[in-house]
This record gives sequence, structure tokens and C-alpha cells, in this order.
Amino acid sequence: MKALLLVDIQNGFCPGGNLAVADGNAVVPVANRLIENGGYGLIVASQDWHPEGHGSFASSHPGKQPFDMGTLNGKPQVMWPDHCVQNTPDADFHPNLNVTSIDYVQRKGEDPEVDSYSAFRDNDHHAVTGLDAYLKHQSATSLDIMGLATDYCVKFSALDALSMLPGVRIRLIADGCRGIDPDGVKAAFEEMRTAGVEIITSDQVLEGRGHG
Ligand code: VGL
Ligand code: ZN
Repeated sequence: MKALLLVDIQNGFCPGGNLAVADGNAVVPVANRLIENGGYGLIVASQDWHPEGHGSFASSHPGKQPFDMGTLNGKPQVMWPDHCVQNTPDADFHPNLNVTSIDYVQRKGEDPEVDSYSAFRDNDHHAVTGLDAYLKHQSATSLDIMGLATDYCVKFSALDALSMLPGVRIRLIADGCRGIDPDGVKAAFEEMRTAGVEIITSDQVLEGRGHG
């Protein structure tokens, strides 16, 4: 079973959103093309889904400004602007994303005391989301990953996919990702490649159906 993981393609990470990624909406047509013509048997999506007052929000830490470094539960934590609050438009999937074809949505970041960049487990590696079990149950043999943001949720999802789904081929669709910090994006690609993630393009998937 060839599976596609769409990471956090939400209003909050697109222009106009509370944690907008430059050009973030550009990943939407890439996702739709892959959903419709990529030859996948399974489409899953993650959704950043924070309660109000989440511990990753600068607003929860007196004196902190968005993008400052702070701590959460004694660990270093980027202080984010309030974003993707549950049941707000900021947390909705981008309105042009073909959500009707998504088989499974994995929400994350619900625990106010710990952030969860990865779609598979929280940043402390204490709690898993259940996405690994779902993909194993569906007998996924390959997982292509794209979405937002390259240097945070995409990177940590890809690295966790490698370690939590042994034997599954993990590929990153480079043109289907946009990131927060340009230097961070460069480093993220390098880190993923070094760890064993194959870096490909959506055209490669669409041409040979990319599954060769
Ligand atoms: C993300 C920062 C905070 C992401 C989510 O989707 O990359 N980044 N929450
Ligand atoms: Zn978040």
C-alpha cells in the first residue's frame, strides 16, 4: 500500500494565518495533484490542534514574544504565536485542499504541556499519536510526505516515520513543502537526507507514478 501524508496544510500556516509560512498555500495544488493522480492507496493528513492557552504559545508565558526561545516543561521551546486553536478557522484545512479524498486525519498538539511537531509523537517522545499503528494496520509499504512547515512538523514527521515504521520506504516531496526559516529549511533537508529520507519531486511521482 502506497500512502501519502499531508502535514498541517491548514489556514494557520498559510498567508493570512496566525503562523503564516511564506508561500505556504503553494503546496495546496501540489497536494491536490498527488491526491488525484499520484496512484496512492491511502491518503492521511495531520492537523495541528491546540487548546486555547497551549504551552507553546508566547501568550502563555508572561514577558515572552512570539519566536523568542523559552521553556516548556523544562525543555527549550520556541514561543509561537497563538495558532491552530481547536475549532477556529486558523485550524481548518486550507479551503482549496481536496479533503474529501483524505482517509484519516491525525490531530496533534492537544496536550497543553508539550508540543508535538511530529504527526507520530510528541516532542518529549512520551506519547504517540497512533498514526504509526494506523499505517501499520493499513500495511503501508511506502510513505510520501509533504506539507508545512519543512523545518518543523514535516522534518520531525519524516524522521519519526523512519524510526517508527521500520521497513517502510520514506520519501519527502520537496516541492510540496514550505518552511519557516530559510537556513532551517536547508538544514532540515540535509538532516532528513542523512537519516535516510529520499528527497523527490511531485513530478517524479506523477511521471513514473514514482513508485518504481
Ligand atoms: C508547526 C510550529 C508550531 C508546523 C506547528 O506545522 O510546522 N510549527 N506548530
Ligand atoms: Zn503548533
